[in-house]
Amino acid sequence: MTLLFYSTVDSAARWQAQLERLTRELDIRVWPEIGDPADIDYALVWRPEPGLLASLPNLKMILSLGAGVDHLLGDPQLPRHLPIVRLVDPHMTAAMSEYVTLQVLRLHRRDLDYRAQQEAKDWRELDQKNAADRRVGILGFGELGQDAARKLRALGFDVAGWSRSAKTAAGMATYAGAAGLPLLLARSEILVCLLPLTPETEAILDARTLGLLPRGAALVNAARGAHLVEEDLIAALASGHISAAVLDVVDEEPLPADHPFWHHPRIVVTPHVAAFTNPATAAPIILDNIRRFEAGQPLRNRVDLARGY
Ligand code: NDP
Ligand code: OXD
Repeated sequence: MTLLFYSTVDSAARWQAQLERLTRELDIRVWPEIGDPADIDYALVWRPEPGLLASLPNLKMILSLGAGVDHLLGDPQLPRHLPIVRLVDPHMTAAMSEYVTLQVLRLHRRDLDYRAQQEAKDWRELDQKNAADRRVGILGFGELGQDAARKLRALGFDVAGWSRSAKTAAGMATYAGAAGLPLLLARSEILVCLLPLTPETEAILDARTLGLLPRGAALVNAARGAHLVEEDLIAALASGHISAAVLDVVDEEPLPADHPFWHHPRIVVTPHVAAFTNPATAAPIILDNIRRFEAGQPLRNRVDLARGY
């Protein structure tokens, strides 16, 4: 079996080492040294060049190096008849929950205000709510959203989730679909975005939806930059309707040097690191899906192209 590895951000050497530790069955070809394109059976990829996957005549399955698959679905030549699987790794889920918890606590405990006070040598106590009185809303109540919600709930926060299909979750309010969105927004003092990027969710965080949050609400976007209309956030921060934002993802990555987000006193930026892919834990998951395919067994985490995630 021959596997093509393509990523400009993940370490090919680390992936190769982890996959080779697990099996001798795979001939791993690291792009651009792919040899004969007709040899390739499986493609393990992150943001492959458009047209690359279509140029592999015997490709059997596409495996995403990340949880999101928007980096694949934007390719107009994507071989849509092939199975596409995304990466769901419990360690990645835990990493995302660490990030979300860190940022929700930062906002809840007024860390940005205290940083500014430290700058000004201002020793002063600010009002503080209890976690039980802090309403956190999670857009995207899937693998990542539900785990983060449970961990925030364990810290005592009043958590609610929003998804496409109706869900129930112990101790949490849940909302679904277009009708549920304004209800979730109206109660979210801290809004966390963990949605996949699809035509329905693109630009979902715009002036209208930010305007439906309670005055002074804060945003954490750890999903995709294109979920947020950046100018609308800047305007909402200027008006005071939004008090702060933590952004792990932005429209243009890396964030350009002259972008206003770098210096905004109420924005925290991290370089798309909320949940990193770890070859040591993810390689067995990748290999399991390849073995399932070879054995004709159902695949795990297959992407539904009609839904777009
Ligand atoms: P899942 O597919 O498990 O969950 C997606 C959730 O979003 C589901 O609850 C789904 O609803 C909901 N959803 C999708 N479309 C809509 C819609 N139109 N309206 C309402 N709800 C919707 O994905 P994951 O939790 O694994 O990952 C989510 C995203 O996180 C990824 O796609 C990726 O973009 C991002 N990500 C970011 C990382 C980072 O480092 N910053 C790392 C990993 C992922 P339903 O349950 O009904 O299907
Ligand atoms: C992912 C990501 O989708 O890291 O996995 O963004």
